Amino acid sequence: MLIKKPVDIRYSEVTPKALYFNRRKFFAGIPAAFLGARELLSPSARARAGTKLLALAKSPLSTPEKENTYNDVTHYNNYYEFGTSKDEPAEYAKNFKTSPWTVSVEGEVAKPRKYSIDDLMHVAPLEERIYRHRCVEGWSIVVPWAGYSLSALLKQVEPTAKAKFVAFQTYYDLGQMPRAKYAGIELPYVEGLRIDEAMHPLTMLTLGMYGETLPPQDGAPVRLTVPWKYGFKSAKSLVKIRLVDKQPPSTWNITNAHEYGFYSNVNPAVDHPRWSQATERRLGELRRRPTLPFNGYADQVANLYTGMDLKKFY
Ligand SMILES: Nc1nc2c(c(=O)[nH]1)N[C@H]1C(S)=C(S)[C@@H](COP(=O)(O)O)O[C@H]1N2
Ligand SMILES: [Mo]
Repeated sequence: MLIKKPVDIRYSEVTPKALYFNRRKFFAGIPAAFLGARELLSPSARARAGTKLLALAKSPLSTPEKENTYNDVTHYNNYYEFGTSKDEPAEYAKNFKTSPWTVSVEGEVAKPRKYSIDDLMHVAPLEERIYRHRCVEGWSIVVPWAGYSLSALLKQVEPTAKAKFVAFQTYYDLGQMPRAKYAGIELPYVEGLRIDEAMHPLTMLTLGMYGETLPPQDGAPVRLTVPWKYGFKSAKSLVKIRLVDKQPPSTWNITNAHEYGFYSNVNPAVDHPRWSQATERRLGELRRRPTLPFNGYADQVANLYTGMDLKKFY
């Protein structure tokens, strides 16, 4: 018998959710002693939309802080294409069709390439990374993401010497996103990073969370996660990654440059013009916590900004 190494297992072979539901019915008459841990979970813990990801390596980049619940992370979202209130993306993204999907990686690179999600699943071993996430609005969550450093993908396409920034573009289709008409922001959603920020190991190409593929409201099938920056930098449902020589436009900066800068590093010392950024509310907690410089990742990333006035480059 041929035993496959985890990396040889294709994404399409991973047990689809539908199968779990069938398995539930099937297992109904089997004594608990014969069932695996998965089957022993409560029905609510199993009632998820994702596909299980196998062989996730633990990451040393994870925070030891307590994770938020799956329910919190999937029912309190910002995804304006699917509605502007926190509970709307869970409802209006439910039927978002994310297959087939391609992400074009292009621009100042020697080897531009279009990736399917299956291709992206195999660029580097998937890791589980538990990151803090701080929204510019003052709430925060802790999420076990699944993915790998964006640098692995960027290295594959071989950036040229002219690649100084990376521009991200996300999916946009009014047919699938009718509520985007009321988003009040220019779409498609675009974001950008400086090349050294994009190549930093913490910057993650994210394909899953809680051990499964991403649910639509959290940016299926692939999103960016940049944990030391305000949440809006972490663009969801990516379709294009373009390496460029000049600082690219970013949606919230286009919308209101006075309130949202290009850098948007989490910074308790620089207030938003309409509210303080000194504290935050972790979902599930009552008392506010202090917000940390670079969202607690200062040791890893502060050196990217030596000599820069972070009040000016907010
Ligand atoms: N395409 C797209 N990406 C997006 C947004 C959006 O509205 N559209 N909202 C951003 C904001 S403001 C935040 S805080 C995070 C929220 O991610 P989460 O819902 O998975 O917690 O997604 C970011 N990515
Ligand atoms: Mo946000």
